[in-house]
Amino acid sequence: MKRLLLTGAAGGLGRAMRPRLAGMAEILRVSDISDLGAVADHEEEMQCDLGDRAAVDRLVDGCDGIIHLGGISVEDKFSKILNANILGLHNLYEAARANGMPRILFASSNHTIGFYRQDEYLDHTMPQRPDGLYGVSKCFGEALARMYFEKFGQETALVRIGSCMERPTNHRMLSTWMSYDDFLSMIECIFRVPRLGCPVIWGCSDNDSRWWSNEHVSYLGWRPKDNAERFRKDIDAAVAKPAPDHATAVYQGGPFVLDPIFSEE
Ligand code: NAI
Ligand code: 15L
Repeated sequence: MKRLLLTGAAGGLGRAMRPRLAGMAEILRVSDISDLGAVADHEEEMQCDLGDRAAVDRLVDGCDGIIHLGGISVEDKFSKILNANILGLHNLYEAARANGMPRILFASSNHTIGFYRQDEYLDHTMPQRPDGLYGVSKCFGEALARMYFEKFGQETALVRIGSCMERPTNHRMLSTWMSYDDFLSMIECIFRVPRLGCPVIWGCSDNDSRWWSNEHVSYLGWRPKDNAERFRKDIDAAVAKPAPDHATAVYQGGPFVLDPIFSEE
């Protein structure tokens, strides 16, 4: 691929994936509303607010693929979610439509389904059950992407990321964790497969206690290799196990189900 766009490149996941993506394209275009730090030889930077339509048009121009991590990543005031995750996503898809429809990886979230219980095993056909306005914005993103696929053929991987970080840090993440290596191999599969379509893909490693089935996307050839189970002893030793009736132990969305609706003041 000639030019791959990475939005949210200054965020936690963006910073982790940015160096790992070096071999994916001749040029990695990195973008964020925040400072992007030093730019490597194979990179170009474009600072941009996703809510700015004209800026997003310029951002997408010339790109052959998009990894869209940018946006509000936790529960927040609706006005902030509206700008980055709702208007921002509309801007991105309109820019993609005007610029040759590059394949998109949309960083959706397990918070689209956060109100399922942890004793339920889910597949991609089960209805969304968002656990807050952040989760609702990711449901919107999935629906928007689906509409652009049905109407125009725009391909998107709707990756419902569980918890993608260096290592799991609590008992819930023994189920939801996805390693950086597994995310990278997923990205490679998404951009390599001849026909992607617009599938939901559950973003977790091969965890013994995972809650989600990726059987429907076996055609991608993605075989996650990590397993959060190897961290169980450390977590048992370092983190107090929540009471079995506490929301963090009951719902897949964990603490997010307890978030309030944040006031605009
Ligand atoms: P993060 O909050 O660390 O990074 C998000 C980045 O988006 C930030 O650098 C921020 O400056 C940028 N951003 C926010 N508003 C923006 C705007 N209006 N215009 C341009 N950029 C803007 O989040 P993280 O953890 O890196 O997650 C990346 C993506 O993956 C997010 O979309 C998040 O919802 C999704 N995700 C991440 C999970 C994880 O475990 N890290 C789990 C599920 C979903
Ligand atoms: C998310 O959607 C968040 O972006 C991330 O910060 C984590 O909290 C993750 O979900 C999770 O559920 O662990």
